[in-house]
Amino acid sequence: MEHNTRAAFIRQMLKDERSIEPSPEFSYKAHLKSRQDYDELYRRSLTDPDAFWGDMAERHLDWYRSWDAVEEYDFDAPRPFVRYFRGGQLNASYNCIDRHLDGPRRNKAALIWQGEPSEEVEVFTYQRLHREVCKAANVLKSLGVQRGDRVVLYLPMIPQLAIAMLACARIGAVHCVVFSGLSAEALKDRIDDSGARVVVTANFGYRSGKILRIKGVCDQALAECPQVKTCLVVRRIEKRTTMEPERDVWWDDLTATASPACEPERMEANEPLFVLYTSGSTAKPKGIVHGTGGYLLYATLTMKYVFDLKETDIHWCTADAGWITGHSYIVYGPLASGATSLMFEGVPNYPKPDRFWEVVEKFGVNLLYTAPTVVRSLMREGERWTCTHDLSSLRLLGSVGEPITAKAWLWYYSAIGQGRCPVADTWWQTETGGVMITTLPGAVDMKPGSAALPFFGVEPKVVRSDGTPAALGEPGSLVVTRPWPGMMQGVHGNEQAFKDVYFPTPGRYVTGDGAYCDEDGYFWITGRIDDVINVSGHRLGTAEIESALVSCAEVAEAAVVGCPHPVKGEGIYAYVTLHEGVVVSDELRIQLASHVREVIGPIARPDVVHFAKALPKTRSGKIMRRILRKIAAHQTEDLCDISTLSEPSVVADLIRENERLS
Ligand code: 6R9
Repeated sequence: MEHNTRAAFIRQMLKDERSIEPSPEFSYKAHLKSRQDYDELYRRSLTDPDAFWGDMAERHLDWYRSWDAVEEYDFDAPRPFVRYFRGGQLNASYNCIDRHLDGPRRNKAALIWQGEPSEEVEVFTYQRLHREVCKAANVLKSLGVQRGDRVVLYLPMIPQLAIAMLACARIGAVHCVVFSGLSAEALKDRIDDSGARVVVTANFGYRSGKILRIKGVCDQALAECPQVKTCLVVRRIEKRTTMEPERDVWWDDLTATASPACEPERMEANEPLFVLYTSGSTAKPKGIVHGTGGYLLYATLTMKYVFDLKETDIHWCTADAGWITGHSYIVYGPLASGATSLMFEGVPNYPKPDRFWEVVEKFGVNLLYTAPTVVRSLMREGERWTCTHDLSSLRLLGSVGEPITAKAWLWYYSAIGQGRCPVADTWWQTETGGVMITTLPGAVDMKPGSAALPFFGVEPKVVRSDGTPAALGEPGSLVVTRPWPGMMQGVHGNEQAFKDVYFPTPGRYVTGDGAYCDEDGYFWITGRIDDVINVSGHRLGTAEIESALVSCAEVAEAAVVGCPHPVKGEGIYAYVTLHEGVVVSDELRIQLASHVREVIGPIARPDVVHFAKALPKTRSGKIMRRILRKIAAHQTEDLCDISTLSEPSVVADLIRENERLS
C-alpha cells in the first residue's frame, strides 16, 4: 500500500469503526479456520475443562507419569489455591528440547540469536541446545544447586539466558530472572526475597552501541547479599572484568569441562518452574510463582493457536526474556512447540530506526510479536524506514504490553503487515502466564483497538465496584471467574498477598485492569485501574517510585501518577513536597529523578518532577490521586467533586505549577 493510500485507509477506518475480516488465504491454512471452530473449542473448554485440558495435555506435552486430577481449585477459601495435573510428572526442559531430538527437528534451529552488533549471530539447533543446556545444568549442580533451589539470572538478551533458564528447569531448580535494566538495589531486593545462593550474570552487555557494566551492577548488589556464595559470570564481551576470587567463576571455564549429558528431573506438575518479580500496588515487588505442567501447557497452546504457529515458522518475540512475555514466547512456548525462536539483543532504533525491519528481512521472520510502544515510535519515524525492506515473509503480527490505539493498530496492519497479516492484540499479565484475550487469527474478525475474545478456558467478566456485572459498553473492573492452566500459583514467600491482591472479593481473580465489553462480546482494555503505571509496556508500581523518592533526605512526601505520553503510552509524573528549608531548584529536580533511576532502574526515571507546597488530601488524610492524575493530564476542566478536599486551595496551586512546567 502506498503512503497516501494508506493514510486515507487509516482515516477511513478510524471513521467507520468497522471490523476487519481475516483474509481467506490466511484462514484457509490456519489452525482455527472460522468463528465456528473457535466457538466450538471455547465451549468445550468451559463445559468440560477436565476433558479439554486433559486431552490437550496428552497431545501437546510428554509426561513421565499421568496425573490423578486435571483441575482443582478454590478461589473462595481463606487460602485460595489452584492446581493442574496433580500427580503428573514431567520436565519442562525435556519437553522443550529432548523430545524433539528423535525426529527431523534434531537439526532444526531452535534458537537463532542476533546480537546487537550485526555480525554477531549464533544458531542453536535442538541438538546443540541440548548439549549446552546439559552442560550448564551440570555446572549448576556442581555449584550445589538442588531441586527446589532458586537461582537468580541477571543476564542481558544473550543465548545463555535461555540456556540458564532451561538448565534450571532441567534440574528442578527455580529460576528468577531479573531484567538486566534494573538497578543494583532492585536486584538486591529480589535476590534477598528469592533466597537464592547462586546468581548468574554477564560481565558486560550492549545497548544502543554503549557498553553496559552488568557485572558492576551485580557486584554492587552482591556486596549486600552475603548469603550468595557463587556468582557465575558469562563473558559477553572480551574486556577486563574484576572477579571476586572467593565468589565469582566464569561460565566458559566451567561449561568447557562439564559433561554434555544430564538426566532431567521428574517434576510433579505443580512444583514451581520459576518466580518472576512484578510491580503491583505495594511498594515491594511480588515474586509471581508459576508451576510446571499447567504453565507449560498454556504457553504451548497459546503459542499454537494465538500465533497460528507452523512447523516452518520463524517466530520473533521482541520482548526481553527478563519479562513474562520473553519467558512464555521466546523460550517456553516456542521451544516446547519445536519451533524456531529468534532472540534479539538490540533495540528498535539503533543504529537506525530500521533495525527491526532489517532483522525481519535478514531472517525471513514469519511471526512478529512486539509492543505498542515500539509500533508508535516506529510509526513516528515514518515509512522511509520500512519501505526499503522486504517484509513479505511476515504472516502474522502480535501486540502486547499495553492497549494499542486503533490508529497504531491500523498502521501496524497496513504499513508492516501490508494488509495481508492478521494483527493479534494479546491481553495478559505476568500472573496469567500466557495470552488470555486475543483475536484468534484467521478465525474471528478483528476490531482495531480491541483485544477481542477470551482464549480457551478463560472466562473474563467486567464488574462494577460493588461486584455486580457491568452493562454492555460500561467500563468496569476486569476479573476472571475460573482458573486456567497458566494461572500463577502464588506469591513467593507471601501467601497473604496472593489472597489480598488477587482475591480481595471471593470467587474471582482480579486483574487490576479496567475494560468494557461490546455487543459482540469483544473486550476493550482501558488500562490499569490500580496504582500501577505502564511505561512502554513495563509495569511500575507508583508506591515503588514514591518510596524511592522519599528515601531522599530533602523529600517530605511524594505522590506518583501516570500521565499521557505520545511514545511511552504513559509517562511518570511525580509530585513532591520538600522538607522545611529545602530550596527548590532544577538541580534538585534532576537529582531526584536520577535517584529514582539509581534505585529502580532507567525505566522508572520520572518524566516530570513537580514540586508542590502541599498535596490534595481527603479529610481522613488520603492523597487524592484522581485529582493528581487529572492535573498531570491537563484535564483540569472536569476535576469533578473536590468537596471532600481538606484544603481546596492546594489544587489551584498545583494547576498553576503544572502549567508552568509544560
Ligand atoms: C504480558 C504483560 C500486564 C499489564 C496488564 C495490562 C497491560 C498487557 C495488554 C495490556 C491492554 C494489551 N497489558 N497487554 N493492556 N492491551 N494487549 O505485559 O505482562 O508485564 O505483567 O503487564 O500490562 O495493564 O495488566 P505484565
